[in-house]
Amino acid sequence: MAEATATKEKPAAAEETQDLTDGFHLVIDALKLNGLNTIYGVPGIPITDFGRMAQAAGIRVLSFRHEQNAGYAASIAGYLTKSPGICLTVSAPGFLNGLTALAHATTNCFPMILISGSSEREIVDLQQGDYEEMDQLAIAKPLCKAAYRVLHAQDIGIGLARAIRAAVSGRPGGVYLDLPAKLFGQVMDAEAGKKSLVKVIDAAPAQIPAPEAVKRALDVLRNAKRPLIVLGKGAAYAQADDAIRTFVEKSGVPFLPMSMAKGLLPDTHPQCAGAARSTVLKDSDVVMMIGARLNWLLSHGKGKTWGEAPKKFIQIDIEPKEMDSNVEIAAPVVGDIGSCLSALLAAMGGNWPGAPADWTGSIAKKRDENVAKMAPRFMSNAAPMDYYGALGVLRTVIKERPDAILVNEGANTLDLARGAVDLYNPRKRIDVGTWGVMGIGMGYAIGAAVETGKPVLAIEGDSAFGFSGMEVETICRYKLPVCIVIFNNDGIYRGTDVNKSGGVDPATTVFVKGARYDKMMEAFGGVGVNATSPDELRRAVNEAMDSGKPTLINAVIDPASGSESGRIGNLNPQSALKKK
Ligand code: OXT
Ligand code: ADP
Ligand code: MG
Repeated sequence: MAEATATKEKPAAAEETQDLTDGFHLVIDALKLNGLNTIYGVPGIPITDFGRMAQAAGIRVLSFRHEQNAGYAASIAGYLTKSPGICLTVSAPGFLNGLTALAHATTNCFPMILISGSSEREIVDLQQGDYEEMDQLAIAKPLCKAAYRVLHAQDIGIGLARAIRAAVSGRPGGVYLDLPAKLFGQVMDAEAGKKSLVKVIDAAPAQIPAPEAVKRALDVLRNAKRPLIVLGKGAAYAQADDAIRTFVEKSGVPFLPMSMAKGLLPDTHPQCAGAARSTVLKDSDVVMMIGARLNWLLSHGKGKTWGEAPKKFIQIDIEPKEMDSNVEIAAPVVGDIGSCLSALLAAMGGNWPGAPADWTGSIAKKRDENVAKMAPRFMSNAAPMDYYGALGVLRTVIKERPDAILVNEGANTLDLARGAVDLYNPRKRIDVGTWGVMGIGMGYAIGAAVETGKPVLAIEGDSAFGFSGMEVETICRYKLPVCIVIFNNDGIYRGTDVNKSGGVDPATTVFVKGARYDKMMEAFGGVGVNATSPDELRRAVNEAMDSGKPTLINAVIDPASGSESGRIGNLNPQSALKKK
């Protein structure tokens, strides 16, 4: 046994030669040394052999059908584990396919490293037309947190160390690592190669907030009459779950979770104000932001959403530049959320006054009204289903399996599921994020299943699913416990639009009527079900979640039941002519 372990842990380099190693093996050894044991990618020149060797050396290498989906899987792996997710692509087109996911990771503050093979520098720089020629480093730079190129085998260790630190320290983000084809074949002395590797120590050092910043924040919070805490996905990322819960409960302040922060404390928690969103944003007088930005999702902290009365903001964030980005921050607390909340808890002392009862009472009233208003809609047994009838089934599925991971994208499918499906544990809801991007679905589902081993329920609009649908083959190939439910309303927002020209082309937002997405899953050996009623949906989802078999359920939704752009129709520009 001991011998077997020793053989397994021997650097891959030593398997081929006693004295020499090369770029291929140094990259593999550097990844393993830093505990980066999973790669998401698409093979091809110049990284095909690298993928094979990495797999042979014990790294899990998951091959996708498109690099964007591999990239999204890597980005969500980074979010779920706090360790950079690795995406591996070929040069130019593969690199570009992966780049959207790298930019997405940076925008959402997820740690990720995109490693792409590239063509020969000498030819690229003289633009002499190499195979898949492109100056990838220059293109990646403005779209990610950091970008590096390694030209010499002896710099591989340092190059990867820099990439890891850049991805996870401070505000996490995406890093590009450019590895030219020639690097992989470079040979060097094995012992010197081993010594050149770097095991990154304390990659994301604690960032302790200043005591005066902590005191200032507590002074503002203590004097609030109508305080509110907004929890964002930075708080979920931080994995400071106990400290967050203790702080919220000790303060007695109502909390509003942003969509991916749902479940940090259960949505059913008595202090949860998720179902009284408009009221708390408008009427609060002090708002404490924890790992959430005042961007478009929070109307930039101003305007009608936030009401007329003056408001003070406290903001806890690892990124100092985030402060005052949209409105004045009265009490900035810069540091990592774990350290900040520990410091706040220590400074609060034993007798914190709690939130005023008239405030918490009025929120509870509004919340209960909204919950009561929604409840009967979940009972609808109509066929074809409307969104609420289908979501009534799925909210129970998650209630009964609070450990499952929910992936969610679409417009109506996203916005209605966000309110309908309560979450009970941290980091169990992953969705379109800061950009509201379609296409994260299957990449996230695969990444979440691989990294956590938990069952995944992906609630997908039929349009949203189309952006990554081919990965159902990947899900079947790796036998992942993923159940996809497609809310099939025949199109984007609704399937009822008509072409106003009267021509033969369908309207721009409608798809083939009555499409059977379930057949796609069957093509690859998975389970496909066509569900036309809530009862059929319930049966199929329960079976899938219990069996762990890759399943796709085509949930037939009334094509007329959605609204334009879900709940963000207000962001659609109006035609000037229409206004007149
Ligand atoms: O307080 P009030 O009274 O106001 O009530 C609120 C809550 O208090 C209450 N509530 C509850 N009540 C009862 N019970 C519970 N549990 C409860 N919880 C909450 O409900 C209301 C509403 O609460 P909510 O949702 O929290 O609040 P609100 O006001 O909506 O919040 C504002 C936002 C901005 C925070 C929120 O709306 C939000 O997070 N929105 C995200 C929106 C988003 O990102 N959308 C995706 C982009 S849309 C569009 O761009 C699409 N595209 C274009 C495209 C994209 N995106 N990407 C790429 C790469 N290419 C193109 C496309 C193609 S969507 C799309 C496809 C759409 O078609 P599909 O077929 O996929 O989907 P369908 O629409 O289903 O057909
Ligand atoms: P949401 O969309 O949920 O509102 P955002 O993505 O807008 O969340 O905000 C997340 C914020 O969390 C970012 O400003 C980021 O800098 C911050 N953040 C991420 N990780 C940490 C951490 N460990 N400690 C403190 N702040 C963090
Ligand atoms: Mg749709």
